[in-house]
Amino acid sequence: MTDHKALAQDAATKLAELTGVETHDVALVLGSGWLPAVDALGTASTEINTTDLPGFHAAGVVGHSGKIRSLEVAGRRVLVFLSRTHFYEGKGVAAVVHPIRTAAAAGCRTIVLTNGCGGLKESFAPGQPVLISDHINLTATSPIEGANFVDLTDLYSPRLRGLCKEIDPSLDEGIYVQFPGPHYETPAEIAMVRAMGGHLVGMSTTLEAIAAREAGMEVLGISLVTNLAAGLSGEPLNHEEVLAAGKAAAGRMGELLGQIVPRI
Ligand code: 8IG
Repeated sequence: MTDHKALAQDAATKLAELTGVETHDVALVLGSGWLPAVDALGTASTEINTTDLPGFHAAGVVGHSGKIRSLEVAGRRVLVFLSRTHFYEGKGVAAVVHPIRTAAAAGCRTIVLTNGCGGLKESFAPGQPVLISDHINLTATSPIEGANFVDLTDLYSPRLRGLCKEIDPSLDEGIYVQFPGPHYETPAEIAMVRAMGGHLVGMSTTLEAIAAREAGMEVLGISLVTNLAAGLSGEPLNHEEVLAAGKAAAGRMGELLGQIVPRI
C-alpha cells in the first residue's frame, strides 16, 4: 500500500465514523456552478467539513465550500464533495486526487466529476451541460507515481454517457482540455485547443479522472459550459459569470443528476 492509499483509507475510516455510513456507493464532485443543482438532489443526512478528515485542505475558491455531504438517493449512498482542491493551488497532485482516493476507499465504485468550463463549439451556450467524452491533460503531470501504466481508453464511461443520453437526448458531448490555470487561456491558446480537437477548457477533472480509473472506478464527467472560451464572445472572462450560469442552469442539472444516480 502506498502512502497516498493509506491516507485515503484513514480518511474513509473517519468519514464512516462521522457519517455513520459504513460504505458509500457513488461519489459526486462539484465544480463551479454545480452547487444549486445538488441542492435539488435531496436533503443531506450528514454534512461534514473536509478538514475533519485526514489529508484534506481548506477550500480556496469563492463559490466552493469545503464540505462533504452524505445522502441517500433511491437507495444509493451518495458522497458529495462540495469543493475540490485545484491543481493551481500548488498543493501537489496528491492533494488534488485525495478526495477521489478517499471515495474509492469509502466503497464508491462510480464517480461523477462535474466542472464549470469554457466552451469552444459554436453550438455551446453558457448554462449548457455537456458530457465529457475524452480529455487532453495539459498539466504535464499525473497522479500516478511509478511504473503503473494505467489504460485510459474509454476513461469516460460509454455506458454512463449512454444512460445520460437516454435521460436527456439533447445532451451533447465534448473533449475536455485541462489547463493548469489559474489564469484563463489566451485567444491564441484557444485556437490551439481547437486545432487539437478540444471542445471544453477548464482547470480540473482530468487528474481526478485518471486517479479514479487507477482506483478502478467507473467515471462520468459532466461539464457545465459557463462561458464561451477566451476570444469567442468579444467579452472578457470573469468568475461572477460562472456562478451566474450555474444558478441559471441549476434546474436542468439537478434533474439530470437526480435521474442518473438511481440508474448508475
Ligand atoms: I468556469 O474558460 C471556467 N473555468 N481554463 N477556461 C479555463 N477554465 C475555466 C473556464 C475557461 N471557465
